[in-house]
Amino acid sequence: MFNEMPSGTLGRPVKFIYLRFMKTRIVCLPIAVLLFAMNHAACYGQSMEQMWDTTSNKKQQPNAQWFKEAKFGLFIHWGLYSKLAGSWKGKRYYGSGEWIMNVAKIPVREYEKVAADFNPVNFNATKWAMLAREAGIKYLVITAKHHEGFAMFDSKVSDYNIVKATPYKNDPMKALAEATRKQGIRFGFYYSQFVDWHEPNGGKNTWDFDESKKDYQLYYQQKAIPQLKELLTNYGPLGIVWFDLPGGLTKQETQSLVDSLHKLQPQSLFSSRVGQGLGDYKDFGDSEIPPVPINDLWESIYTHNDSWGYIRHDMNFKSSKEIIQLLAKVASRGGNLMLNIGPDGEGNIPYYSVKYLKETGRWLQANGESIYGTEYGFVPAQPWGVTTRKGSKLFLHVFNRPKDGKLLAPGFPNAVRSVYSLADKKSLAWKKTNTDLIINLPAFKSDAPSTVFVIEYACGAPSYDAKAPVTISSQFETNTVEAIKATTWGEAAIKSITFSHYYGDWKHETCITGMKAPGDSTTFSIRVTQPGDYSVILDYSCGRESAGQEGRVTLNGNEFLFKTLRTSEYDKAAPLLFIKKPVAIVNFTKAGVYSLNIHPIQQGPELFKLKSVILEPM
Ligand code: JFZ
Repeated sequence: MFNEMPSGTLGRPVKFIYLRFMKTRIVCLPIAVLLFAMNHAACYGQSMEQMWDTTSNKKQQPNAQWFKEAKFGLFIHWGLYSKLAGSWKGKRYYGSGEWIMNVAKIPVREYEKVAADFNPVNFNATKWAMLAREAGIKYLVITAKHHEGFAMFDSKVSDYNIVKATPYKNDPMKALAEATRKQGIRFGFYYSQFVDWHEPNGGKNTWDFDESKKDYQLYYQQKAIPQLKELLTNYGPLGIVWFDLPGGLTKQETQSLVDSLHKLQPQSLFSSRVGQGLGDYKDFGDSEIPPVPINDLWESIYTHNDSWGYIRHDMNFKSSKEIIQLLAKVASRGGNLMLNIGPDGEGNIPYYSVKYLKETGRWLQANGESIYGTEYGFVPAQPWGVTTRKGSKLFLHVFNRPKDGKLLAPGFPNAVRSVYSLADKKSLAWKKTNTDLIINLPAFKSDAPSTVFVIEYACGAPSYDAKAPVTISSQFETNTVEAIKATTWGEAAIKSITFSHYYGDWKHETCITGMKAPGDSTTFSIRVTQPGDYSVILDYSCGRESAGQEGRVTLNGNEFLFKTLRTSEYDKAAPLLFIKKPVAIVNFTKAGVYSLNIHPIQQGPELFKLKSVILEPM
């Protein structure tokens, strides 16, 4: 079932490159990006599916400032699949609803008939644009043509379009482009430039057409390029052209495609999935946020439930609290969040998408200053939340209130001018000891999505210290030490592991892998802020082969042994299961910085894939 899903880069787990330096491996992101780009170029020719490009051309984009500041985008998947709503001939499908033609192997001639019933009479461009505005969205990208090949716009290139082939007869893209701009929101198109299941020469329909007889060049010349030109000519200025799933073109051909399109709209930004490292900004996938801040232009895409296109039986919507925290987390690493919704075939936006988007908008009304136009904050993630920065203001996004109300912002060398809550501007008492800033928080609702506090400071922002010790505090029920914070030794390495839940519902987890021998060890630097007893919990995934091996945690002069438990085999087309297994209690008699080390006792298969170490006060 999964073999039709492009899987090249998803199968390749390494997303960060580690340079061997003495015995340590040091994460080096800028070089990683470069090698990544080269790697992609080298990949070409082996498989087109490996081209899910997440690299960008790294050129300074003079028109990218708006994108850098926007932070919150709305993605809309809408097409004939929205009408099918996840069902075909009485059978229900789960996962990416826009893939139903492929998953159910629907012949072109049958699928085409859906158009005859496609009549989105409830579509209202103004309503959609006003919802986006109310949600605090700054840019909107909608599918002009997805893999199904159906143009949701008025196209002279192919009659397989909404004006010619449906009873609706109108061009909703025209109306939406106008309504969106009227609301002060940048408008953009998604366009599947290679995968087109409707065309004999388009990519990836193997159930109707013989792949070996395809002429991709012809497809580009006859459909993709002319339609892209229509989109870049007839709909006013586009903030973004969101290409997806590149294929069939060499780097040179991709370059000339990009050049000819940029000529039509030089200011428009092209997504990294145009391929060959020629996009203007980087895209990460679902639940894929770079684990440390990145300076370049980038975007994380998430869908509101489990599918991009509308599925009637998919009710797994993220709450507004989840959206708000996600937005803050993405902003705290320097990126944009583009959240996807899937309107139905009648043009209605799902009830919970409307509800939670509006709630998110209400939060942004009061707290937008801490999101829009910000950069990543220099205080790394803490047990209480994350930070963003603008000018001489550091914003603290507090998801969890410390029990005693005393919030620690470590790594704060600057002189403090004032500290206050963002919502009511009430100033707060604070105290500074060396580079520790401690703020007396007011009482606030502990289940609030995020409560924001502002520190105004003097002098320039200090740089982000990716290796700062991770704060462990008894003021929180739980403290998580993420894999990315590790220093690894020997064969141990930090990798991004990709797998999926439902069809096309990709997940990415950063884990420590490759601990096969006692020398392949992992060290974390932690800073315990209150003495006491803490439970040490390992959060890992472990296959049959790896299970039953012994490992050792050393911490504060103590050694704790454990045996690995089987969770699930790694399979990129299935959920990777993790267990949070307590392995010891450790007592700290005084606050301070400690080193936590984990390694196998004996040589053997990889001990486990370690996602995090969790410390919980007893
Ligand atoms: C692609 C499409 O195939 C899909 O239908 C949807 O349009 C989505 C936005 O883009 O699918 C992907 C590709 C990569 C990831 C997730 C979905 N990813 O890396 O997590």
